[in-house]
Amino acid sequence: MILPWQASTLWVLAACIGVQAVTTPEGVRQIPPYLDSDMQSRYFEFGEDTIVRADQYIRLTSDRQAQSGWLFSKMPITATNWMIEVEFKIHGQGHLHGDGMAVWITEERGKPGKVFGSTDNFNGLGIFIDTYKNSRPGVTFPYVMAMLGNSSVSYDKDHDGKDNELAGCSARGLRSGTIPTKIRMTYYAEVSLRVDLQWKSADEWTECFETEQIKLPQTAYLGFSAETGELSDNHDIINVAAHNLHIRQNTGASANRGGKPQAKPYNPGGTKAPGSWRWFFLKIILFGIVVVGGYVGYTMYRTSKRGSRF
Ligand SMILES: *[C@@H]1O[C@H](CO)[C@@H](O)[C@H](O)[C@H]1NC(C)=O
Ligand SMILES: [Ca+2]
Repeated sequence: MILPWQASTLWVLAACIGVQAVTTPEGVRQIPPYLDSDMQSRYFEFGEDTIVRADQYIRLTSDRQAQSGWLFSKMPITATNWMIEVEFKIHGQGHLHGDGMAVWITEERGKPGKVFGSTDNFNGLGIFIDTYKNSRPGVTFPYVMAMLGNSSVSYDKDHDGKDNELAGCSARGLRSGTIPTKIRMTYYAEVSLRVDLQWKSADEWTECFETEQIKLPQTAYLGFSAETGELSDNHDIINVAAHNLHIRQNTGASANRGGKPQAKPYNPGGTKAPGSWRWFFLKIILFGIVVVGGYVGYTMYRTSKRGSRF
């Protein structure tokens, strides 16, 4: 589905369903660098084979066999409704590639394991960008799918998660794209999770899926992981941007896009008038929380030419 309005989704949402999106001004993105001068990231931790090339990328795995790496936010995401957009790049030499990477919204953080480099039996949401078909007849790869874990269900790796699939889509050509590849997750706690992908051309978003209402853990961290086996790829995280989405008001019929269930009005505390000081501070606080929980600060290609500062 080609939706030209998606480039300005926030505006559309704001106009149509009374959602107030709190976004950063351009430039704020660049405030937290991948690493501070003491080689620490203020917002994220990483481990295993993950390497950081300051100002360029965070490489979860290199294009070598048997690699595994992760990157997780230090703070949980506490915003109720959010949009997280991630630029990533999966690329490597040769003809066969694998195994893929995952985006996590889980209670666990920084636990290495066999599900694209992170722990199995997780609690929360995993979105897998699976670049190697183990066994899933009739399905085109790369395949992007979501799995909801409840701490006791195992990922069925041999069948590429077929039995675990909440929703998914094929994304042929996602690897080694010529334009920045991106995944965007939009979550409304009372309503749905939607995943869109960008890989065909710049600013062209393709809807991967939209689920019914799902329940995520109270405390959930944003994370990324990847692994290689016999086959390999570089799995790079280039940029992460998180936005807090407020649902303030239910404005009626126009809100019911595509017959989806409507969001409940967002009305914390019950009686605060929008525009009051308390309301204003609440917005700022929520925004701060989502920023801390969901930002990998990054100075993109603009500064990459400078090379490493370390
Ligand atoms: C977890 O999910 C699986 C599969 O949906 C289900 O069989 C199992 O009972 C669930 N376990 C718990 C503790 O809820
Ligand atoms: Ca696979």
